[in-house]
This record gives sequence, structure tokens and C-alpha cells, in this order.
Amino acid sequence: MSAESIIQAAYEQVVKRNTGEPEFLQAVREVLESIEPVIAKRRDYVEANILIRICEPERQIMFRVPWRDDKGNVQVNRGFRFEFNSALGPYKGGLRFHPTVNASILKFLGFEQIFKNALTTLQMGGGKGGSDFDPKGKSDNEVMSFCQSFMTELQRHIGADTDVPAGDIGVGGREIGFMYGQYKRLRNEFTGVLTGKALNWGGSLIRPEATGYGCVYFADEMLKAKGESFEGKVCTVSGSGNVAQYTIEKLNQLGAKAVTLSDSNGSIYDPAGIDAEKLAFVLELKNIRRGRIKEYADKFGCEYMEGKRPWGVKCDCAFPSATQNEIDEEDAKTLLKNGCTLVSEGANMPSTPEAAEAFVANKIMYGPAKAANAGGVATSGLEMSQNAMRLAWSREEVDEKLHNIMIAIHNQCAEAAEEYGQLGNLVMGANIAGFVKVADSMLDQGVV
Ligand code: NDP
Ligand code: 2IT
Repeated sequence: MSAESIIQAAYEQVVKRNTGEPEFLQAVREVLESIEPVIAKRRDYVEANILIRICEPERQIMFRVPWRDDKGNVQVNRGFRFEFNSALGPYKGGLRFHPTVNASILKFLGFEQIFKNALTTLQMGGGKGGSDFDPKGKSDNEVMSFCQSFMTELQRHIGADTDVPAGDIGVGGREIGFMYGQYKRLRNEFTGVLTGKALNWGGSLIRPEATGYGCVYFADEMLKAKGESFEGKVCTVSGSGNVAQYTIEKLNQLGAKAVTLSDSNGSIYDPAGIDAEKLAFVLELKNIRRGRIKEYADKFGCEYMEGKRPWGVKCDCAFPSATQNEIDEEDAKTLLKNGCTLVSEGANMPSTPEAAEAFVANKIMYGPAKAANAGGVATSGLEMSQNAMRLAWSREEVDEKLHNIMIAIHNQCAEAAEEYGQLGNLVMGANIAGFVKVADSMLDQGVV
């Protein structure tokens, strides 16, 4: 059988087994299509049925999360953890709390995480979890009640050498704190079972900044490969949470100008640039007051685009940092028409397949999520190392390690792309480099 038909047959089997899970199938399809040239050469992967094995989570956990709201009513949410692949190390990946969370979303995220973690150069397997709980509009007390109930069940499945969750959408320092407290109480152990902890009790410097900084470091490598720099580049950024915030901080440090932010209600456009002072307002608005981005436009007198994403704004570089499928084909065409030459994905799978195809076909600098946003989980890996040693590195040390990891990720992707005759195609490069590392490890470890 040709590599193409092997991949087609594998994909059909995955479709059959995972009906009604479009996001998961979207992520699987992209990876399988990218690795066709590998499959053409490596029949040992086919003989060991690696394609089907890698698409099947090692373990899937679903549970009821009952909790009491401030009015005394009992609420019920659904909790999940997908322990996808442990060939390279303990399962590692975030927890997402958002009303849209379901098995399809978490399986796409867990699947991506396998290859992303492989690219970090650290020993981490892939997993993801979360809940359809919506932290929006809830009091701190309600969030704590939910987190304690969620961890009461999750604790029996995780551990510092087993599975190490972290944050994602809707899970930041507050939620990690509540969950860590409950884990410690139930297990009577103080270990590095979660990352993204606060500094006082085992967190790592630079972890809050890591995804955004890393995404910009990755973009900087793409620019450097073309002899360019960020100086004077106009950048659009979507989202206004953790990833968006620190993407903008690093863009400012490197001499670029970020002009947009968004949330699920709309986008702001500030042609003067979101400088350090305005960014401090955003951090307070989003992380403490938990308000809407529209307030930025009211405060600084700039344009607010209700219900719109920021991709209509002319830019040199775009940093999608909100959620999956937030750039569709039309958005991609608009970006390209307006002269955008670089897209670095802070969010997971923010571009639809058609949008991604448009970026690749136009040969712009395109950093796919599993490479460009790997700085977050990489720094989680550094937090695990510090916890294991019971030591803490300085800000400079962690930042330097993060920067070097992002350079290494870029090089791995660029080299894999070149090796398989796809010079500059970092989507194929990331998928191939990540896949080969995991598949080789699975082969070594036998039929498990
Ligand atoms: P946050 O919860 O801090 O922020 C999420 C932001 O995205 C908010 O502004 C939110 O707006 C917006 N958003 C979320 N869902 C939607 C939606 N369906 N439509 C429109 N806007 C939406 O999350 P993070 O910044 O941590 O995560 C952002 C992205 O980055 C996600 O794709 C995540 O998977 C990815 N990522 C995160 C990492 C991390 O370390 N945190 C690491 C790697 C990737 P609103 O408040 O209105 O919901
Ligand atoms: O998507 C991701 O890589 C994350 N949300 C971070 C995971 C982690 O374990 O730090």
C-alpha cells in the first residue's frame, strides 16, 4: 500500500471511532497528512500500528463535579482528563474551564500536546483535561468550591511522576492555587503535581510570561531566518488573557507595535500601540477585576469592534492568542491581502485547515501552534525540574532556558521540513519532528 492509502485508511478508522468529534478529527487529520513522507520511508511504524495507537488516548477519565453556589444551590459540571501518551514522560498538559469544553475539544488539545511536548526537548508525555464549568461571573468562593470538588476526583489519577496538569483557558493562578490546596489536603504531600503555581509555594519565575514570550521568540527566529527583525512591525493580537498579555509585553520589548486585543464580545483597535502603561491596565482589568475588553476602548478613547475579531486590521504580523478556529479562510485571505507576512500561533489550533493552507501556500512565515506556543509547557517542564530539585532558578536563568528552547524548536521544525523536501514549511516540520520522536519511543517500548 502507498503511504497515502495507509494514512487514508488510518484516518478512516479514527473517524469511525470518534464520530461527532470534529475538533479532534481536525487535529488528527493535519498531523497524519503531514507525516506522509515519513510513512513512505518508515514501514516499521506501519507494522507496529503506530498511527492507530497514537490516535487513541492511553486513558480517558470523565467524572461528575458537584458543588454548591453562593445561593446554596447544588450545581453539577462534568470533569475530564485525557491521558493521551506517556512515551516521553509523565502526562503533561493544561486544564481548560470553559462552557464549550467537551471530549472533542480536550482530545484535540491532548493530541496536539503529545507532539508539542516532544518538540520542547524535555521529557513530557501529552494530556489535557478540564470542565464545562464557566468561571465567568462566579465569585471567588464559587470558583473555590468548584475547584475543590474537581480535585477531589482528579487527585486519584494524577501525581508528580504520573500526570502533571497546569492552566489553560479559564484556569490561571487563582484556580491552580485552589486545586493545589485541595490536592495537598487529600494526599498529604507537597509535590510538583501542578505547574503554574505561585512563586511562594513552588512556582517558577517566567511561567506566567512563558507562552506569550515563547511565541514571540519563535516569531523572532522566523524573522531572523529571513534577515528581518521586529523593529517597527505592526502586530495584531487576539484574546486578552494570559497568552495575549505577555505576547504584547515581549513585542513591546523587541520594538514592535501591538495594536489590537479581543475577548469573546469584541476587539479593540489602538493604532497608537498598546504600550506598557496600557498593558498594565489590561492586566488589572482581566486578571483582577475580570472585566470586558470594551473598557479599554472607553478608557483610552480608541475603536471598539463589537462582535468582531481583529483580523481586518492591517498588520505585518498576527498573533492569534484566544481560541481554536478563530482565523477562518476569509480572515486568512484578509490578513494576506493586507500585507501580513507572519503568523505565530499562541492559541491552540487557531487557524482552520483552509486558513492554514492559505498561509502555507502563500509561503509566509507561519509558526504552527504546537511549535510556537510550546514555551508555556516547556517552562512548566522547567518548573517540574525545579520542584524535583527543591531549588528555584532566577528570572534570567529561566528566561534564557525558555529562549534557547524556542530556538531549538524552530531549528528542529526547519530542519525536519528541509529533510523532507518542504523547505520553510514549519507545519510539516513541526508535525514530522514531533511525531518521529514519539513514534521511535513507542517502538522502543513495545506493544503497550
Ligand atoms: P485565558 O483564559 O487567560 O484567556 C483566553 C482569552 O481568549 C480571553 O480573552 C477570552 O475571552 C478569549 N476567548 C476564549 N474563548 C473564546 C472564544 N470561544 N471566542 C472568543 N474569544 C475567546 O487563556 P489563555 O490566554 O491561557 O489561553 C489562550 C489560548 O492559548 C488557548 O487556545 C490556549 O489553549 C492556548 N495556550 C495557553 C497556554 C498557557 O500556558 N496558558 C499554553 C499554550 C497555549 P473571554 O474572557 O471573553 O472568554
Ligand atoms: O496548551 C498548552 O500547552 C498549555 N495550556 C500549557 C500546558 C502546561 O502543562 O503548561
